[in-house]
Amino acid sequence: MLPVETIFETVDDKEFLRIAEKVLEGKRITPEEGIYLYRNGDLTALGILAEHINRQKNSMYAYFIVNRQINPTNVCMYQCDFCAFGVKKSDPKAYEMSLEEILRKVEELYRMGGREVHIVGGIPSYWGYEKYIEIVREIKKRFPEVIVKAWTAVEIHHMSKISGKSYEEVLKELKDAGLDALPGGGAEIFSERVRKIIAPYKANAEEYLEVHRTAHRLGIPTNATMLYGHVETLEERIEHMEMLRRLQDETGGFQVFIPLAYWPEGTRLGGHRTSSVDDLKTIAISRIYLDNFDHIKAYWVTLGEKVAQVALNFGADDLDGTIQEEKIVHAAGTRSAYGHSIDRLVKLIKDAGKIPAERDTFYNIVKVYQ
Ligand code: V47
Ligand code: SF4
Repeated sequence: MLPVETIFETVDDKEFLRIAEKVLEGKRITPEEGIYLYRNGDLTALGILAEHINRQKNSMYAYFIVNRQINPTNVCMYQCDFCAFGVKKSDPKAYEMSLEEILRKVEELYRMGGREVHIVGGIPSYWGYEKYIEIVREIKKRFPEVIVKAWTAVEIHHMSKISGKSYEEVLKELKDAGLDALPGGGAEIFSERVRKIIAPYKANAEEYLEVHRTAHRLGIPTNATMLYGHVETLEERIEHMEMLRRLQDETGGFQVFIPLAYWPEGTRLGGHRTSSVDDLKTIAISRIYLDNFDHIKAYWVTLGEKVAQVALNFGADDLDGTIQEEKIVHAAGTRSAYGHSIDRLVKLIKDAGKIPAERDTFYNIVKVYQ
């Protein structure tokens, strides 16, 4: 990486340099400055600045985890227009796994030394509250060493609605059953304008944030996402980051921010794929904006392996994991693999010039691959 001083020798945009100086002094940038970086920031200079901050936080490590995604069903009553995964029960593609099938998949992960199951899915109208609890309880009973990262804020909100219980009661019951962490899905874009267009029926921004706030209060760490590249404006992306930054100031419970690039194939919303320039700018700006987040994930499933490698030099420090069976973004056309071996992830990271560090769900390093 070029030294950060290079920016001041090569860029002649005075406003950009003023913001860069502020960032290097450890000061927080404003929403207006975030929007300026999106509109006018030179891509290379943004990358150098964001990567400088990342290295202060994470040194030369790039993290990955041996994990598995399990999506118990794709039947979903919410039918968000950007999602090609959630289908109606009558759809020929509809499926639902039995508990035994789910446990077999966890066992496969366990046998290969895996550490985390990531469980999210469609939300069928006919599933009762107990079903969500039972899945967590049975996994933890059979595989106590496996970390269960399960159910998005949207699913927790839904559980609260169908059971009449508060978020706190639902999360406490899930925690007692063995839940260790919440994934970040369901955030999409917080703007009410955008949600009305792409996801009018599920939990709104306030509800998403309140579920995460409650989880943090109960000692359950969570992740945060942002689905970008559909109908949102740059202002709405920054507003989204601003809302997350505020909650993180309040609770400190977010572990990582994950920008998710939108894939349009097979969705009702349609549209286009994001450009690699947009992807890298979004990684870099989120690293700069979210000064109170330790980690930024370059999710190889949405970025593709090659852009994810470059992102590891643009402010990101994590690739997610082996995953084994990704279904949600594959339904929308991503060309990335369904899963990766440990060797492949280690090679991707080494070729990106970083030190591969296998981690657990909570970002404790379990093995460094020199
Ligand atoms: O909330 C749905 C997104 C999310 C599309 O917490 C799409 O560690 C792109 O949140 N194009 C679920 N994305 C996945 C998710 C996630 C993934 C990996 C790690 C973590 C974590 C969380 O997938 C949904 C939605 O934002 N999604 N449709 C689409 N067409
Ligand atoms: Fe259902 Fe989630 Fe897809 Fe929306 S994004 S349709 S809630 S699976």
